[in-house]
Amino acid sequence: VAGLHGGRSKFAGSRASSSSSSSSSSSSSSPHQFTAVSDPRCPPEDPPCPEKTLKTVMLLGDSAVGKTCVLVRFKDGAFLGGNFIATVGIDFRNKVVTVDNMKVKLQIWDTAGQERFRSVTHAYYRDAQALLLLYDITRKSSFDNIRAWLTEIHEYAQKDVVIMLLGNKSDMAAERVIRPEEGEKLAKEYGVPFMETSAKTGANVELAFLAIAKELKHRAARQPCEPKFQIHDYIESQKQKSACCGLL
Ligand SMILES: Nc1nc2c(ncn2[C@@H]2O[C@H](COP(=O)(O)OP(=O)(O)OP(=O)(O)O)[C@@H](O)[C@H]2O)c(=O)[nH]1
Ligand SMILES: [Mg+2]
Repeated sequence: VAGLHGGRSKFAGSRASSSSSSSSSSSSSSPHQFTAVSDPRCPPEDPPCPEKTLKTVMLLGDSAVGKTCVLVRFKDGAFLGGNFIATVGIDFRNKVVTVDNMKVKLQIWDTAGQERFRSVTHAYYRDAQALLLLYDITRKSSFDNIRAWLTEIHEYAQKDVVIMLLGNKSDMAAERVIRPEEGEKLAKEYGVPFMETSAKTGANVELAFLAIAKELKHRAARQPCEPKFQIHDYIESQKQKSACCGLL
């Protein structure tokens, strides 16, 4: 694939231990150190029980759609411009977010989009509680491949995995080839929430992860009589808020 620099992960070396804000923490050790098991002895309000509040999120999509950049934007608030370095295999970062006054630790797995790493990433699907599936609004092939990604997801992921479709690089208006309505339509067909993001400007990046965190937290803590958290409604209300306040 043109423009790829395989062989080194962006998180390798100096990027591995970047600083974090007071509300977040990071780690670059193996994802196998953590397991997202529910422990019925541990109530959700109880912060010292990490398993209960650890949520695993996986980034998927073709190579170069911006998965690593979206993660770095969310984790460090920065944009990785310059030379594109393709992710090798799989990497991960942790970030603690606050959802309804409760701390939720997101363990975010950044997968390689290149075909040759597919068998490595398949092994991780089953442990993911949520999947952010990205395409690049300036590259039609990455959008056309979303159906194939969804087929893979249905084959390898948990049946109740939370999926969100993201059209990334929304800042590149002049190069756009996929209209927002097309993303919206595809997402509707599969019954998943959708938004456009930009790792460059940061538009909707935090919202995407927070919506996922809220959905996972509500699922884990919901009492049978409580109404279900409506992720679609939440996203729409938050998008409107950002638009009205000029934050997009
Ligand atoms: N303008 C713009 N460029 C972006 C954005 N997100 C990523 N890029 C650029 O797109 C290229 C690919 O970004 P990556 O995040 O490395 O892509 P990836 O999906 O992780 O690719 P793989 O690791 O190979 O799967 C880089 O040159 C980024 O600088 C964005 O929102 N806007
Ligand atoms: Mg990458």
